[in-house]
Amino acid sequence: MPSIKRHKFKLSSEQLLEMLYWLKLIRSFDERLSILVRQGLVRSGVYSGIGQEAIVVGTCYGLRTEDYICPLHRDLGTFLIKGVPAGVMMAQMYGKATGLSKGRDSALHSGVPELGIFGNTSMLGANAPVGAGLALTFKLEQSDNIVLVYFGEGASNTGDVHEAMNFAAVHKLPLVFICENNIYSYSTPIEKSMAIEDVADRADAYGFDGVAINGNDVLAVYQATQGAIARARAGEGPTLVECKTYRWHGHSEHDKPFYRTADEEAVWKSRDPLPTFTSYLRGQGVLTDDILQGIDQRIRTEIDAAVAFAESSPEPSPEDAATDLYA
Ligand SMILES: Cc1ncc(C[n+]2csc(CCOP(=O)(O)OP(=O)(O)O)c2C)c(N)n1
Repeated sequence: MPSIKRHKFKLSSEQLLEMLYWLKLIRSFDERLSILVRQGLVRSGVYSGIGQEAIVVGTCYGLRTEDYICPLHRDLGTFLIKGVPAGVMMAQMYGKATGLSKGRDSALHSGVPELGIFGNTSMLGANAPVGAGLALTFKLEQSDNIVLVYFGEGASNTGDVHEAMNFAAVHKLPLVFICENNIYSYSTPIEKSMAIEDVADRADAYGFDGVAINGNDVLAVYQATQGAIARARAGEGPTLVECKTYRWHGHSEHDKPFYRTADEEAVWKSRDPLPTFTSYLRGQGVLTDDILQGIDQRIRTEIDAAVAFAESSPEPSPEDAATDLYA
């Protein structure tokens, strides 16, 4: 098995600052959502992605609109970076008529085909064969669009994920498997669900490359994903990128993570992807205090506006309950 090819993808100062903006916007969105849940204003299941933003930004940054993503329950940020306005996303979480599913759902189940988003299904791992199907379509159409499929280390144990990997390898599909390994599958730690250390090793069994990287380093995630995407576009088949990370909150906002120690949480919080990237940009002379303040101010305004939009949006009306439904 040849080792994975490393490419360096150059980013301009503007692009690096844009990445910082997305990291911070997604963090702020999730933080506000968490408060809204505790205030009883958002009643949907909220699966905070706080701590995992570098994976969202590093994988989605620079995707074409036509490239498809199949995100997870924790990947609200992928919707934002793919182009869903923050207000619409907030209205979705409020279950309002202006949300993606027009109030029929208040989670991430809705897809947005025109933005290349296939909505999450709640069956763990079930998005992997769907992603393989989308990638097969791109291959049959002879387009060079690609698909990113996300799954957790817990879902990597399901049959669906293995079937999708095998199928993608056999047909050399333009597919990148993104494993978000945050160590816990709900309350089950990884050592109780897998006898190997790296999920990335599983790719080898199917005949393609897997790489395990620091999922809290946005540039490491970007470089690895862009390498995998370049190979996928060139017809060289799938890659598995395993991003090692940690979720700061419980499995969902109603879960008190009593199964973890405060020491473990403190270690991972010290690896927060945001300050790491911020200091890097300062060191590169790309970021100044003024620029940072400007980004923070812009984000405060956007999040406030998103909440105001959701709050003032109408509830779905019962008369519409059966529209847009197909049987
Ligand atoms: C097939 C299936 N089994 C169990 C569940 C219940 N469940 C929902 S999320 C979850 C944990 C998922 O862990 P992981 O795949 O590692 O993703 P994470 O939540 O850590 O991001 C479980 C067990 C489910 N939704 N589907």
